[in-house]
Order: sequence, then C-alpha cells, then structure tokens
Amino acid sequence: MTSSGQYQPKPEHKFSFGLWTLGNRGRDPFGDAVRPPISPVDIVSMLAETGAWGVNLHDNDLVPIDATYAERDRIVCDFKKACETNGITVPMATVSLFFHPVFRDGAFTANDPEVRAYALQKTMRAMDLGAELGAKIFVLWGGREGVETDACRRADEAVKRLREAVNYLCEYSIDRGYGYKFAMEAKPNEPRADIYMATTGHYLGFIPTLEHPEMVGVNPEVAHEQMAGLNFMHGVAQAWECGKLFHIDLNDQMPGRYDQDLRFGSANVKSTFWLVKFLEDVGYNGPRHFDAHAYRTEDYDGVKDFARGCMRTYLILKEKASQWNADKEIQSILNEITPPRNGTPEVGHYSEQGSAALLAHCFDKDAMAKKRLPYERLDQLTIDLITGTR
Ligand code: GLT
Ligand code: MN
Ligand code: MN
Repeated sequence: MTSSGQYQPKPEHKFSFGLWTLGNRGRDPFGDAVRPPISPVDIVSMLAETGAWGVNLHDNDLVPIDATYAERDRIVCDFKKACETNGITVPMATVSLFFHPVFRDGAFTANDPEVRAYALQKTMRAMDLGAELGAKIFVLWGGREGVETDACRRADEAVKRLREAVNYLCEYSIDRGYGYKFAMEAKPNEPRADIYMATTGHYLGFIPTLEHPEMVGVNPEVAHEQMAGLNFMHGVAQAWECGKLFHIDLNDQMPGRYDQDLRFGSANVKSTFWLVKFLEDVGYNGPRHFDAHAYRTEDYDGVKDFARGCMRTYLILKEKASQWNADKEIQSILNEITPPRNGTPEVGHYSEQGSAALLAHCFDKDAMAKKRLPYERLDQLTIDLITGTR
C-alpha cells in the first residue's frame, strides 16, 4: 500500500492556486468576511508551505485598481521577490472585469463604448503585469458579460463585441511579443442572470471565428459546467481533442446550487476520478489550477488544510487511475468490449470502393446484439477500486 508521503505535491505536478482562492475571506451575499485580509506576499509563502508550484492572479488581486504607477512598481517588485524566494512560479494571469461598478452592464459586451474601451485598456495593462511576472497563459472570464433582461441588446451583438475585443487583445500580445495563449472561461450564470458563452462548448464554437484562433483556447471549470448540468470531463475531452485545453479550473460543486467552488473532489468523487484519469491518460501537461476556496468556517490553518486537500485528492485519484489501467480484470473487460475489426469492412476515409464493399456487406444484427457489454461489472470494479476495497 502507498504511504501518505507519496501524495506529497511536487513541482512536476504543476499545482497552482489563484491569489483570490487562498486569499478568499469567506464573504458571501449574506455575510461579511470571516478571515482577516492576507497580503499577496503572505499567500505566496503559504502556497510554498503547502507544496504548491504556482500562483495566478487578477490584476487587482495584486495591484489595487487606483494604485499610482510608483505604488504598482513597488508592489510588483515585492511580489516578484516573494515568488523567487519561495520558488513559486506565475503561470497564468487574468483581469478583473467584474468587480468594479463600471462593469455592471458587462465589459467587452457593454452597451457603452467607453466602458468597452476601458475594459480593453484594463486588460492590456493586466497583460503587461502578467508578462512582467512570467505568465504565458491569460484567462478571460466574462463574469459580467450577460443580462438580466434581453431587452438590453441583441445577443448576437454581444458575440460580435466579444470577438472584436479578443481579436484586439491577440494583436496586442503579438505586438508586444508576450507569447500569450488566451484561455476563455465559461459560466452559465452568476453573477448575471444569464452569461453569454454559457459553456465550454459555446467557446469551442466561437474560437474558430476569431482572427487568431491558434492563440485562443478554453479554461473549463468543474463547477461552471456542472451548474449547467453537464458532464465536465466530456467538455474537457472535447477541448483536449481539438487542441484547445489551454488551462483548467479544478474544484467541485453539488448539483443545482450556486457556484460553490468547493475543495477539489470533495463533492463528487466518482466524476472527479474520471476527470483525473482523463487528464493523466492523455498526458495533459498544463497547470492544474485549483479555483476553489475553503469553507467559510475555517481560519487560515483551515485554508492550508483546504489547499493541501485539493492536491492530495488529485494525487490519490491519479494513483487510483494508474491502478485502474493496470487492473487485469478491468483490462480484460476493456478488451472484450472493444473487439478487433475481423471481417468487418473498413470504414475510415471515404472511397468509392470502400463504400461499395460496405453497401454489399451482410451484417448479422442478432449476433451483434448478443455480444456481452458488462458495464455493470466494470463500473462496480471502478467503485471497488476508488473506495479502496479492491
Ligand atoms: C472568479 C471566478 C472564477 C474565475 C476567476 C478568473 S475569478 O473567482 O469565480 O471562476 O476563474 O477571472
Ligand atoms: Mn474559475
Ligand atoms: Mn466557480
């Protein structure tokens, strides 16, 4: 059996947290903060203490929105030093286009051209900041890009405005030589009644319409896809399959609730297992970012428990995934349910000859329908394995 030492996070696991996650003070719509403020520099040392590899940030997680240039430079300098001292990297940066009241009607999709222009300016400055810290991934979460009433604008106009903004930002990255990959993060609702680009699938449809589609991918978040009632791993798989999984936000969520951002794997162990197994099987090599926060009941020791728990659960499930792949009975069922082609006509690329052979072939439907598909057994073996019974 594995000793708990083997679940220690290491830099090669690429575990990262946002400043806003460990720094979350437990404020919610009905209650005030329960934890005192903690500085970005202290968050960095807390991350190092828990064994994380990276830290991500919004512009204003680090630099207050009204900071002077001199203040900004001092804050950034102290933060860089803290990252260096603690061996923490900054893989991703993002921009807050949702907190300030100026964005109450959206940012890139707002009706007021002045707001849209300000949103671009703020994002370009956040890109400058991220580049200075070494980030190569830039996340765009359009939390306010949505509506309470569709009376406010035509929804296709919003799509056009968003396209224009992303095109502009790609050019800015090219112009400055930043080498960013943009990762678009979807969410169906909250804080808006409805948010445009409700799911990762919406973004996968949007990206090919951009001027630089190769620079833009997705940042799927567990909780957000589950809020839409979707199978998260399926969305991740589709993004991966078309080369668009640029980043990922790991957390957990109970069905039918507000965006809970729970500790990774704390609510749905089985779907979390399939997710980890997928990421490990395909060799996803990007950051494993936890966009979650500790229960409101915790103090900062509890926040550390939360952070350690996210990484530990990932590593436990990673180990379970390799056990699953090595399990003889599981493998023999997998072989049985994916039989070789044998005499079946080949259907790959269409050819006139191939299609003629297919049309002429005689299928024994009854024999095919009788082939065993022991998915009950396969699933139970999975449950036994996850629960440590096997
Ligand atoms: C905010 C949101 C997250 C996004 C972050 C990036 S901010 O915390 O809930 O899902 O990933 O803007
Ligand atoms: Mn997120
Ligand atoms: Mn969330």
